Amino acid sequence: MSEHTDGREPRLRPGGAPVGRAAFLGTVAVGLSSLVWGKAAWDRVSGVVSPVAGTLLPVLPTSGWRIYSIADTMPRFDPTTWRLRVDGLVAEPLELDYRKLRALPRVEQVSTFHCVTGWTVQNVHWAGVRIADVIEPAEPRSGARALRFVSAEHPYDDYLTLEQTTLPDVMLAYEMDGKPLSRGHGAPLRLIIPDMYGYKNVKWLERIELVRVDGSGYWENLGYDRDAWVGHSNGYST
Ligand SMILES: Nc1nc2c(c(=O)[nH]1)N[C@H]1C(S)=C(S)[C@@H](COP(=O)(O)O)O[C@H]1N2
Ligand SMILES: [Mo]
Repeated sequence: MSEHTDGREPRLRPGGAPVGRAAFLGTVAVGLSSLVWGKAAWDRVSGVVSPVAGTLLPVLPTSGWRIYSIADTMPRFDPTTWRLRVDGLVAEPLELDYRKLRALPRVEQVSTFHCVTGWTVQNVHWAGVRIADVIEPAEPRSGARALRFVSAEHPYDDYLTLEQTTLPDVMLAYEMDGKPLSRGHGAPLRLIIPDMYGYKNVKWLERIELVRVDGSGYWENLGYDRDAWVGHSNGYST
């Protein structure tokens, strides 16, 4: 089932093309309140594209994906029992069910997805929610400077600093290319941070733990960089 049969991501091909940070369009919210925020994302974009991702770019299925998992079976999503927990350094730990998740303000983006092993998928259309909208109701304590993203596929997890989560194109996605996330792509919710390599984009998210500092995620324990910036991180483990 797993493509990672050797227990690590294969080394990036020598000469594998690094890809710049301009390859995404930024996450834009649907609705008026997003305009200011959308513009910030917009300023980082090169080329002529729409500030509202869905309006110019049709939602077409993207191709070139490889489905990755580390366990023998992928978690199965049951909308009646699924919960996202927000806990750790918060005043009010909370649990979101799927209905509440879908009721949060919707944001969208079109971006390029990069696996550190060298494959990329362009023009992926993601829809979901902003991390701030999920964690703020839990009232993070001032000492919480990082987030641990825990997958229902144990023991997969990874971290972002609080600052990294405020990048305009970081989101939690429940739709890909106009359809609810498929099981293989992490149903019902995954982390999206297109500026970093795929291994930071935790699938089958079940918990966000607020912590003091970031730690070492699943692939980082096997040698990959914590700050997995596309084109600027080690890209291999030895
Ligand atoms: N839970 C979990 N999340 C994961 C992984 C995984 O094995 N398990 N693989 C990561 C890696 S290395 C990549 S490149 C992307 C691949 O996303 P896809 O499986 O939707 O193509 O998911 C990331 N998130
Ligand atoms: Mo990857």
